[in-house]
Amino acid sequence: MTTVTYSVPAIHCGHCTHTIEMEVGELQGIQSVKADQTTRKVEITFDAPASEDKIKALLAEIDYPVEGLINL
Ligand SMILES: [Cu+2]
Repeated sequence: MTTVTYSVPAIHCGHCTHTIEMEVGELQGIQSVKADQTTRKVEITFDAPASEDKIKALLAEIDYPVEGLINL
């Protein structure tokens, strides 16, 4: 199991966090998604078949591109 925290500057309100949690949560292998509208960070815990590449691709697709990895 892997946990990553991404910086997603496009988050600006509760609707954004809800959309991210719903969309990312639908990927296979995702264990949990927590998006924070104050810090504009998204913490995701996942197992295969989910991967960082797939998560980042999805976030870019729904217009919440990842700007950076906060920690590992
Ligand atoms: Cu919003």
